[in-house]
Amino acid sequence: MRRTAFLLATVALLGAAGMAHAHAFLDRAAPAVGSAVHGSPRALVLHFSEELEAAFSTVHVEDAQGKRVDVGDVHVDPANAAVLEVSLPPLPPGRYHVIWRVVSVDTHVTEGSYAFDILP
Ligand SMILES: [Cu+2]
Repeated sequence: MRRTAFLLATVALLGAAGMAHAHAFLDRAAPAVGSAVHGSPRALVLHFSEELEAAFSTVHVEDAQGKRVDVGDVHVDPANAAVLEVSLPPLPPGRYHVIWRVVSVDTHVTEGSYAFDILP
């Protein structure tokens, strides 16, 4: 019983130490946050500051009416676990919203959203 309490205390301390690590923040994206691009990009690519848990990390792209427009093949880049990608179909000019929610390998959840414009 006493040993169990000790182990729990140790785990709690390790957990607190883990909090000092950076979560998976969005480092850069293509199309970039707030950008305007010419022509429909073939994919959305998000680069995070930490490696991601693929099974719990997702992103979707919506048009100005809130309709999901991405292909739905969300995946972590096999060559770089800090990169999340989803393919895009040919999209008309307009404003698009990117909504992401990821779990980093330190198990912390981060989420965010941004917009970009496709110009004619
Ligand atoms: Cu974290």
